[in-house]
Amino acid sequence: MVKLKLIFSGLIAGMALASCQQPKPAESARRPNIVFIMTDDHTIQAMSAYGSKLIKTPNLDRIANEGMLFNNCFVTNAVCGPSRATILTGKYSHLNGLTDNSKVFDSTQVIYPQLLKKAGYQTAMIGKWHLGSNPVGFDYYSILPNQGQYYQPEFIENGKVVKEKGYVTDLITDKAIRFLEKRNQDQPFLMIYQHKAPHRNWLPAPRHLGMFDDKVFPEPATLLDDFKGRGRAAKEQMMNISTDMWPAWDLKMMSTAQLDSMAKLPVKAKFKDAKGDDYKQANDPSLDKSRFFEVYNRMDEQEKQQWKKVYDKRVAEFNRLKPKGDDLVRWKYQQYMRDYMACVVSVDENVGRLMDYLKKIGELDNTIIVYTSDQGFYLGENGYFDKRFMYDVSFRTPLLVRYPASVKAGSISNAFAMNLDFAPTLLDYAGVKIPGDMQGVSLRPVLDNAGKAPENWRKAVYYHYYEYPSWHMVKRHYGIRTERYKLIHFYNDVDEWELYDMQKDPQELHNLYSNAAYQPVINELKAEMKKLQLQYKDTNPTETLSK
Ligand code: SGN
Ligand code: CA
Repeated sequence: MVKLKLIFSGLIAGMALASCQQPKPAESARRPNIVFIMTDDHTIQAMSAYGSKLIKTPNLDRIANEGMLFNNCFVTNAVCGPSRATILTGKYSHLNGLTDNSKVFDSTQVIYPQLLKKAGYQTAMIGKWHLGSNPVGFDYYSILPNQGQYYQPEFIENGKVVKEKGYVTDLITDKAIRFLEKRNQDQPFLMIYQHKAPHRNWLPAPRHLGMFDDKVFPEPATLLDDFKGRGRAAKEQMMNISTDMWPAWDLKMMSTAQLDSMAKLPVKAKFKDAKGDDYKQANDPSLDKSRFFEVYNRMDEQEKQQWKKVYDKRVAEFNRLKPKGDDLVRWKYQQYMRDYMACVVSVDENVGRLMDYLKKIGELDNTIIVYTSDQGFYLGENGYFDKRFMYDVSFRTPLLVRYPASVKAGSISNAFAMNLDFAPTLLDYAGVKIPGDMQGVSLRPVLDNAGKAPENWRKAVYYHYYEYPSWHMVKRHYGIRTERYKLIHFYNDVDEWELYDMQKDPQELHNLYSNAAYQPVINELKAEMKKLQLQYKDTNPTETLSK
């Protein structure tokens, strides 16, 4: 075993060598493999397993039909890096340090993959990582730098930058399958497989370009929300389809003739920004065309020809219709859905491909498959895109788990789950001790019991979002959600409370905070929130960050 470990320390090439050796030892054969699948910004409204009216996702539905679907899984902080850091450490943002996307993850911290590796698992991290520092604790990693690119993306593979040809979702899956092919079959594996899709700016695979052009997507009831009676945070954000989507970057409203003439400009004019993820870009539409050109220009000539057929038609349609006011919002929403959903299709297809591969090698049923997203996402509800808010659309995230040895096929759980629980759950199934300072709990009692939560299960979830001022300008807030109510405090450059009755007002449109009849409810929620803040060590929530 020690000898084997030495051979495999970080070297994929070495894996092929040992894979044809002795049969699996009985002990490790009993431990399940783990495939942790996470997409970026894939929300339940775009999954047919959750009843989506917008799209069919047959391969993801397969995980739900053969496993468990969680209706109430929430995140601690609805933005990318923070969600990822919470998942890896099992801790809230104020303890793992990654309160927002601009921070760099302190990789000296204990993360669950390291514990699995120590316990004899072979570990791999493939795809979007987005934590600033490179992964530590993996036998193999191939990550996208920062947000990553859709077309011809670069990867950092065990420390080395490599540029690949193709579409990001396909390439991440190719890498995942290659890892599995070469793995050491004497060890169980943990493979973290994380997609960029369907993140903004929603660039579909060339083969999916235009696939939804004849579809009219049903609009959410609140697409034209006027924010009447809502607080400053809901009104002052910058994630409105009407005003904050960029014509070229988001809506692809730039003809290929224009793009091709841009190719002839001097480099400085073509690539104006080059500021990475600096949020000040969000308010500078003068960068729109150059940013868009940059991603378009990553396609090869053949791909550009496919692009031309689809998007020149879109520009022409816009010029013909000249939509204005509400019609313009509706028109933008349709284009947004066309592109977002085509990205979702690439995820669905590729997850199916990976599952077929697991089946082919006889590992499907011995593998815990988790499917989730880093948070929920707005698909036009309240007229928004993006996430960040503690409102359910972004606070809730999909969670599907397939593991036939313990999880009943087709089961549904309403238990309160959190992304904080993923690390403890996976350690638990692997038979590894859960560190005492992890703040989540193992979901195993729920998973092993057809979705039913034990008596003493959590009755409330706690949330804290920090990234302000930043992209989309969602104000800092923290809050508590119970089955019935949600209480939120927006702070920093505002001091506003909101209370929602989730049963009577699931869309969270009527703030009841100043309604005297709810004072007893508010008092109870505040007391309960205090307890959670104590438990999670977030006792001074408005002071966590000094800036
Ligand atoms: C980018 C996007 C934002 C998005 C953040 C965070 N802007 O900055 O719309 O909110 O990522 O997303 S873009 O113009 O570059 O597309 S996260 O998923 O990484 O948290
Ligand atoms: Ca995200």
